[in-house]
Amino acid sequence: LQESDLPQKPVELKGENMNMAKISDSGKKQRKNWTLFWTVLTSDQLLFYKDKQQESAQKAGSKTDVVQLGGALIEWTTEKSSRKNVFQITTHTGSEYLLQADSQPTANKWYDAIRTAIASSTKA
Ligand code: I3S
Repeated sequence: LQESDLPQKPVELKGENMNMAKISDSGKKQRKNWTLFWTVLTSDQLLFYKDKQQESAQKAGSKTDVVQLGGALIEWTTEKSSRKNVFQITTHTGSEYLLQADSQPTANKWYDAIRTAIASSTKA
């Protein structure tokens, strides 16, 4: 995590309820490894922290994945996992993230909020 990656924008949504698996890193296929993250959405970034404490620590060098939402795509998928309520985010650099929650309302809430963030940060 670089200092410049730390969120500068107001938080839109946060919570410890999304499973994430990164399946491609800039086009390079990754082994799927579902992990529960403390997830934070700002107007143009999605940040995955190991837990809530790590978010407050905001240490440069900590193991946080930052997804830049400008130019990204989001879509529901039933093909990339046997899990329910899975959607995929594809970044403008070709990284692919699967997100999942057992609760459909939770998955819908994140899908809608991320879609809104993508739309507004892509226009800007
Ligand atoms: O797309 P895959 O390969 O069926 O994804 C499964 C694997 O990631 C599996 O891990 P191993 O490759 O270590 O067996 C996970 O345990 C499964 O959860 C993955 O499938 P689902 O359908 O749960 O995304």
